[in-house]
Amino acid sequence: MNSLKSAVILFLLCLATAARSEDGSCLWLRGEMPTDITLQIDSTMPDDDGYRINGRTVTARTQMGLLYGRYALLRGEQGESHPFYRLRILNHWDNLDGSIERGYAGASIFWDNSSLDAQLIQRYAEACASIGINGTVLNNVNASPKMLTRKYIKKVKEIADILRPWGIKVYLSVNFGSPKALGELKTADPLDPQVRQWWQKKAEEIYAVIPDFGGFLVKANSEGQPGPFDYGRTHADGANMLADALKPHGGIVMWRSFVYGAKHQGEDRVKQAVSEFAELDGQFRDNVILQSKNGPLDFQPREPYAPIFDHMTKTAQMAELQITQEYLGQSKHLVYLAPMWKEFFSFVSPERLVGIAGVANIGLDTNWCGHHFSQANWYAFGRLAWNPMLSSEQIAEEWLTQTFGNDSNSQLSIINSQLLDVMLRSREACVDYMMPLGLHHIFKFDHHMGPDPGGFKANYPIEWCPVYYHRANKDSIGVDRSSTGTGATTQYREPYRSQYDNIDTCPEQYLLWFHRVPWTRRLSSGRTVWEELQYHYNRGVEEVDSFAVIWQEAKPFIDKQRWQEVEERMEFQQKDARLWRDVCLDYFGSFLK
Ligand code: GCW
Repeated sequence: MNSLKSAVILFLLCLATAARSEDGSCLWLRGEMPTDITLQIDSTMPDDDGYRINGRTVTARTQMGLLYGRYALLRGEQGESHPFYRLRILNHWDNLDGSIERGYAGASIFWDNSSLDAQLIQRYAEACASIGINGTVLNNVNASPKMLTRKYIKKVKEIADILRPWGIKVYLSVNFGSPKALGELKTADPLDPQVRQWWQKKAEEIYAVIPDFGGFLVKANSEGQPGPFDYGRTHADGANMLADALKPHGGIVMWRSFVYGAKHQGEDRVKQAVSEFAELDGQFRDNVILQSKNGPLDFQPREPYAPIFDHMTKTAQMAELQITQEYLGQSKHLVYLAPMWKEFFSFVSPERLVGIAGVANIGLDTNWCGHHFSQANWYAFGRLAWNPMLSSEQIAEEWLTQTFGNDSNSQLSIINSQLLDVMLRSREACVDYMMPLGLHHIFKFDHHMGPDPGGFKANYPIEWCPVYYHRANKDSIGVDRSSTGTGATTQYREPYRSQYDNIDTCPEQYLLWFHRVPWTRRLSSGRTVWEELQYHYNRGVEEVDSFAVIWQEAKPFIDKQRWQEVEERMEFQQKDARLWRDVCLDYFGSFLK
């Protein structure tokens, strides 16, 4: 009875928060919650936060289940649903000074020097809870050691207290070198007893104020971050040390496999994660989860799946997806990412993973994500973490109806179905106008916005230079990653290994990723590689132009401000797509003159 009472209180709290969202900024939660909902607890239901909806009655085993069920009712669900993953976590790359690495929607909602905006964080929590997100890493994986000082732990506790009623656990990214960097010890060697003790004490300090703290996320020996290699130790030594410190409190370690340029420097960058981690499979504690990006390089508009997922058969694994559009137009382009994530799941079965992490696209902007349609990516991430079997189409449909309305106005539903079409085509359009046929990483340096296929800087690591990723000359283009080239194809399981290895069977969408191909080679269309590149770049531009036409047609049905804000970005996207096409075709074409 008690739990039912608190569920009702939580429910009323939700209504109050939802009411604050009428300025339109609270995303998909604009719909009116029916007032005659019955909530009931049923302890015989499966042991998770799932729910059953029958008419207006929501039944669940837990209070969180009731909360999730209520939002499911709002989006029109009926029947029973259970979370596929236990870990559905956002990763914020937020720095303590309030800036956000790869953030395109304003400053951090968590960090700066002023006091916390509790109301804002509560609205964030509601939006997350409404799609089932149940964890959040509050700071950048390039973590400041200061995160673990008393001052910041106190702030984390305040945030955790606000998020808790929404079923959201907090986690922290930690800097592996913290004990040394904070000047408390002379070393951060994971096998040093004093270091181990330092981390145990730190865990105790955190759990004393946040008893349900989730655990640590770690980027180690990657892009200049400290790690166990600094002391001649392995990733397993490092991860296990932290796991041991967290274990008595029920915490986990999410250890990232995004590494290059350290132990296997000089090797093809896309191979290095497997080279570094495969031999450690079986050596990690049971509260360590290896967290890997969906592709082997770095969140490109299209990558083949990361073969590390095939190699770690004894280690728990999570996928890291990037919601923030670092390489996909940075909240200036309309690109709906669910099709890209579903593509990943078509290679890596959801069952192989214990959870999903999404690099957040959330900031202080009134619309949270910079581009109104970027909200759909936050939404889609949550929905897929709850149920990776949902289709991109269903998720987009839900989001559109909740965001732009679902009244019986038939004109609106026609517009919504056109917008649905735009969303579903948008990722392929982006691949076409940025880097078709398996091209990758030809972005401008550092900020990654816009094309720079000829980019080369002698004082930069070669893996940061665009020319390293296509190696075009007057005869050919692409990187030979076959078994007779860098050997990246040999890291794949069959049938992909053979398929990708052979230039005749390699899917054309990965052609220049895995193979070095003469410009004159004919592809399945009958066009040469050079003609095919031109075809894709032009098609991408045409697609965006057609999106812009549909957006014009939508004008009468969308509120003025939102229409205008999307329109401005759409115009930018049209220009940027042309820029991509023109710069890339000029550059690659110059080899053929
Ligand atoms: O490629 C890089 C991004 C970095 C990011 C890194 C990572 C947080 O450009 O900004 O750092 O990936 O995922 O660690």
